[in-house]
Amino acid sequence: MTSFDNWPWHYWAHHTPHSIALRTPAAQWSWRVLAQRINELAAAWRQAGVTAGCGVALRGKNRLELVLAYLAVLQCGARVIPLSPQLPPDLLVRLLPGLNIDFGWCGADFSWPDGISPLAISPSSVGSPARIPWQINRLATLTLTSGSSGLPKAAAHTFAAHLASAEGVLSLMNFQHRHSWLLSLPLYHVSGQGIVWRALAAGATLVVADDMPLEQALAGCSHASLVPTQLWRLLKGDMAGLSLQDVLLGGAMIPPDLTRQAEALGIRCWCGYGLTEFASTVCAKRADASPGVGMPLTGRELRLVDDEVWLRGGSIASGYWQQGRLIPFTDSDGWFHTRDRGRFVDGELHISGRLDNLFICGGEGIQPEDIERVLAIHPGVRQAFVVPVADEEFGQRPVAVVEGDTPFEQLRAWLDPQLAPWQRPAAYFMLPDTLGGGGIKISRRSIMDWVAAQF
Ligand code: 4YB
Repeated sequence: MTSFDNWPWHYWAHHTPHSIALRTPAAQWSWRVLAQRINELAAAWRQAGVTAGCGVALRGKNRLELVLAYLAVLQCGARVIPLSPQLPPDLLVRLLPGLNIDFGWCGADFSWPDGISPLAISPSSVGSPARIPWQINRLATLTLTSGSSGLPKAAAHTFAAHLASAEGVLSLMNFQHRHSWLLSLPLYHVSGQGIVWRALAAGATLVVADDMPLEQALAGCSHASLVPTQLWRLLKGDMAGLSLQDVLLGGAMIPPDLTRQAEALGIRCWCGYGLTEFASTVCAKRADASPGVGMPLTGRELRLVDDEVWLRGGSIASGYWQQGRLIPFTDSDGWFHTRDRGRFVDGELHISGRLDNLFICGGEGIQPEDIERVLAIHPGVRQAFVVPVADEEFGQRPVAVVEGDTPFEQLRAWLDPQLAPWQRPAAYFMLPDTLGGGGIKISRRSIMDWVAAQF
């Protein structure tokens, strides 16, 4: 792995100045041009008051300006906080005070509440380029977790953590100068930032093409990170002419049938298990017939304690940021208790589900992911969730919410014999479009609320 003695973009601008750093459908920038553009924007923002220790929130779609803003904030020495453009205004108002945000940049159509000074992308050619010295252990980013209850927490990562995350993935997958990775997941999520840091670590090309269907955005790309539903949709469309070589999957259970279909088309699939707290991928393997996620990548350690996955390693966040303080989230030995249920099968980790999702039906424990895994095998099911509903007789009963095209009676007849009686869904619903929320995952809480409202 490269050991950087300077900001990665300046390092590559020096060593491979003419290689392509960034590509959009309209333009491509070499490392030299990218470094220059970052200098100009960082100079303008420093004049506007963005200095080391400031917090700068970014809110926008995955466009070139967003990536440029992300890197320029870092070069000013400020903390960058990428936020989902879809965050509801009332949540934003409750979240922002704890994040200590001084400035905000947002793409067209978005705005900031009072108290945040808006920044514009207007590069400055005057003044010296704003560039504090590169220090790998400096706090760089705050990334919101997608917790099921309460306010999201902000995991604080150093540059060292992001680069350790990249190093682990790049020790498994072949990704070099000549390759290009599509920014196929949002920058406000670790999965999107993981892509940026892999491109920076390898000196490879980052491709930004957000305003078009995925198969078009992938034109000329060798690599992409996808959640399973994105790959399902891609496989249903026209794959002709795709140059995609490698796909890193993650974020949710990865059905082996999905990776088998993609591999048959010549796409190498990598099954990952990652978390916000670990700056994305922790375990990964080349896809095979088993639904496991392999073993920890270089620099990560894993333990199973009472079925719970415990993790530690170099990509871990320094804590959760709260009102200017870092709140530790590990035990005294540095382990993060993930609340994921795992087990080892044939020398690899299998994720069974979230401990917090377990519910009781007539005295029997139900792990909803066990039922979802069976549903996902059915060829007519794209995505399935199982959530509890209150029930007078049993306390709680499972209900299935499905995206797919198989009539429910047919699905029920196929599913029921494969499950214990208490696991059999009491009702089925079609997944409504409104629950997507624009993020990479559909929140289980929003599905539970929606289902409760149907009774
Ligand atoms: C899983 C899971 C799995 C996570 N099976 N449950 O770069 C990557 O690694 C990447 C590539 C493609 C798509 C996503 C990614 C990610 O980073 C995902 C990271 C993520 O999902 N972080 S999260 O904080 O939003 O959620 C973490 C939780 O997600 C875990 O604690 C698990 O419960 C679940 N999860 N990968 C089953 N393969």
